[in-house]
Amino acid sequence: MRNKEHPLKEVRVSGRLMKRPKEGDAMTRLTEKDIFGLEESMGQSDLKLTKATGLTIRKLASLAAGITEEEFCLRSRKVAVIPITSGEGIIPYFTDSVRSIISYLGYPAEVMSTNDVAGIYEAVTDGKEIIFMADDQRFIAFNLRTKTIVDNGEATARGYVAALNSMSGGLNSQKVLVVGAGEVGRTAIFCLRELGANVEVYEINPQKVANLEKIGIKVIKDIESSLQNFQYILDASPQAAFLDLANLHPEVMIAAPGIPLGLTPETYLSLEKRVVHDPLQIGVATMLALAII
Ligand code: 2YJ
Repeated sequence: MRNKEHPLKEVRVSGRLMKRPKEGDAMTRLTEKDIFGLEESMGQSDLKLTKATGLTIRKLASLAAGITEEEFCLRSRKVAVIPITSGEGIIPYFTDSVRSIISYLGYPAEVMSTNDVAGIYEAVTDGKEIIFMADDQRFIAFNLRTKTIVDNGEATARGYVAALNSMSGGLNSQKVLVVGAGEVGRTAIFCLRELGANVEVYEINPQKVANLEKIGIKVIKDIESSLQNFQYILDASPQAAFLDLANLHPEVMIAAPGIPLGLTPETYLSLEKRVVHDPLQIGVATMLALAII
């Protein structure tokens, strides 16, 4: 359904308006609430992931990065997480959460005691090999020795595609809907195609999908009536609570990197083992697996 006055400005799905971002990619900024308690619940979230996908977070990140779990475990790089104050500034618990995910994966990680440039200085002089840091535009892992630089958006897409692939038992020749063609959605589309999936995309901003259409990716115009046709969905949109059980395929499986969660709370509860969603863990774990190479 389209808004009559501004046909492309917003659409209504499951009773909610999906707003089109003004320009460029809508950058999701994590909030303190999204990540509060993450450190204490790493074991629990890993268990939840394993129930849905059959993979631990370490195995999932290894698969997503194209390395074996043994390779992941064998390497030990000292990791620094640097708080960055620019733009909107520090997000409470952010660096501690990143550090706790890396530590959970068995790598020695430390949050630097100083911020920004001083933090980089501290990391390098302390012999750290990989640094993690985020401002309002980018969240990166940088391997100081190999010069490998990993972007969180790309890593997140790879991680969630690996999760959906495992949860589904293999996506080769399967139809997959990607919602949102921002940095995560676009990378996901290409990773899914590499796996042999038939990818279709829904994106509220037509400019973002024009190039995708040119390379033969089907663009869905009306998401509400299309949802039921897809057993596999990757929701990389920043839209909250538009995926409702009533509109979904009865055996739907959803990988949902988007923040906030696109599923309504009731739908999330009832689909728990068929949904993969977290605020930071899969993205950071895959960043690490890609950065150690
Ligand atoms: O160090 C801090 O506490 C802050 N500077 C963290 C900022 C985290 N950045 C974001 O959430 C941005 N929106 C960028 C994320 C890019 C994800 N692909």
